[in-house]
Amino acid sequence: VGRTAQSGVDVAVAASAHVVDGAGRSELDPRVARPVSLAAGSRIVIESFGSVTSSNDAPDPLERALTTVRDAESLGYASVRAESAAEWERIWRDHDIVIEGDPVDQTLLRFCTYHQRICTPAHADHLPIGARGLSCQAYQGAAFWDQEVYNLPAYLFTEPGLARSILEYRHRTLDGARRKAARLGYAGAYYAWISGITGDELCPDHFFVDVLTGRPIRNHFNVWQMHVAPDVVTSIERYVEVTGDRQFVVEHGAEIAFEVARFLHSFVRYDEWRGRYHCIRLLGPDEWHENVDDNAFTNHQVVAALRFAIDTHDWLRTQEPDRYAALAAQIELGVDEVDGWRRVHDRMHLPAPGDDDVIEQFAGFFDLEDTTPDVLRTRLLHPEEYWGWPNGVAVETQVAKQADVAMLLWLHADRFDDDVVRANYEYYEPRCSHNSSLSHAAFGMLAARLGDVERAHEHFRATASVDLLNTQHAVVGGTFIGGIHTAACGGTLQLAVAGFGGLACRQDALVIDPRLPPRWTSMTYPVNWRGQRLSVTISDEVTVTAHPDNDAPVDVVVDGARRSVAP
Ligand code: IFM
Repeated sequence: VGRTAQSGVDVAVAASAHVVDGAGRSELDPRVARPVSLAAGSRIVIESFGSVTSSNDAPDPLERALTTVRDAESLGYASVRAESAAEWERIWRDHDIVIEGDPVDQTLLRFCTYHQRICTPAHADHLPIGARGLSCQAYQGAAFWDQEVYNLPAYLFTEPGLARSILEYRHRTLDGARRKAARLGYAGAYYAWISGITGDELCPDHFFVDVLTGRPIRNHFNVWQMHVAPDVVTSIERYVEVTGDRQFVVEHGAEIAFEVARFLHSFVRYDEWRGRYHCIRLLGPDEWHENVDDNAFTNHQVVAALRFAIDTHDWLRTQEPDRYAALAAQIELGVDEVDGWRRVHDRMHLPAPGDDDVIEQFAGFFDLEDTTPDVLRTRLLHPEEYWGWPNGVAVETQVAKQADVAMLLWLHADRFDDDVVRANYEYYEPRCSHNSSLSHAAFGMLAARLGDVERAHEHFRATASVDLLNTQHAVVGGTFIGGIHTAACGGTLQLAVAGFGGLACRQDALVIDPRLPPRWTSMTYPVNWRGQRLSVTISDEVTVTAHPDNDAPVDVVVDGARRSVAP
């Protein structure tokens, strides 16, 4: 048993080994090397079982590791292997997206499916999805907004139980978010930018270094990048919309939404002269522009989260009065607090499309130098130079690190028409350096929506191949941030199924509005929606097959026509 130095996690390793030969079975001590004699012409089999268990998995990890090994020994190798194979078969049945016509894309999809699934703690609801998966220590195995916006939606139509358990993790870590809010002088719960087991902020004050001077840079991801809080709430809303699981709201979601609404209410600033609320001094998704005001994505997320909190409040009070009373007492919800949320919701400044349909990324963005990532590359003095705050090459320019307004158009697709989406795609894409692995999926979703499948496919390739083709810089601003980019995996799967496969849910029906890349002659993906399993195949036509064990018909809308698909 060992203990990790920083977080004090116990890690137990147990192993056993046996030699099986003609004379029977004899125990080997796996810790000691000893020769085994092997007569000419004879054959031995060495059977070994091992278990690695941590105190994240069990209160007594050594006991659990030993039991696991003993149980495996008594089952025998063939049975353990068969159990594992059966579990993997189930996982692939629920997730495998099959492409005809492009073996490279097929490989990339399976790579992303595999990594997205293994990085999700399916055995527990108190652990985060590490932003760099299981493959390296960068980002401490902790969660970012990636978890809700990129990974979770990929489970909504496959393993909704996992989506729920990701959100339960956010409920379990509410106290850490409350501590962060209190420490910074806010009310309610402000989720950590980097969130581990307790939910306390793990993001250090100094993240990157100035590679020219060697001095640490004060990045403000930990105190200013506040969109993660409304992101969690809007994900709950999406989860409930797709799964219909209102019980989650009763048990956990309402508490999260109320505490985040409290935080937002305490965060915004009122401009009495204009009669508007503003979000000031923050970072939106584009991390190169710190200390900005009224980031369009953030302001829209704040309003959406407040809307959900207010609706949830009204619903819970009338539909679940006992639970409402208990929760209100537990979190000491004041009678007029909700009026405050309503006020902010109704009077929040919401950056809107201008005459040219383009939405300004944040207040004053259009006054910055209008240039491109290629031009900025020529200004670098060092290849690892950090481009962002306080004086990197991008700071005074309109060049963004990653999708920002594009995130707004992706997550709030229903609020903007195609002209707005097109204008913003055309404006922001050439000004984006895609230096984050989160970026291409968002632009890909917009291109797919516009029917520009060629460009959507370029974004798909870029996001899907980040790790397999190793296209992302592992070291930036002197900081190692390599490993598996799990958000890119989740983004790839969403782009495939929602973007190309056209899968969405509108109230009580599934909508399938596909637009496949030219080389994909067909695509088949599994759907698990509200307990009913389907297989969707898109080629020249759309074929929806319901599993024989389904217990209810599913309504599916294809090309505007609604059909019911019986078991
Ligand atoms: O959450 C992301 C962020 O948007 C860009 N930098 C890396 C983080 C973790 O993937």
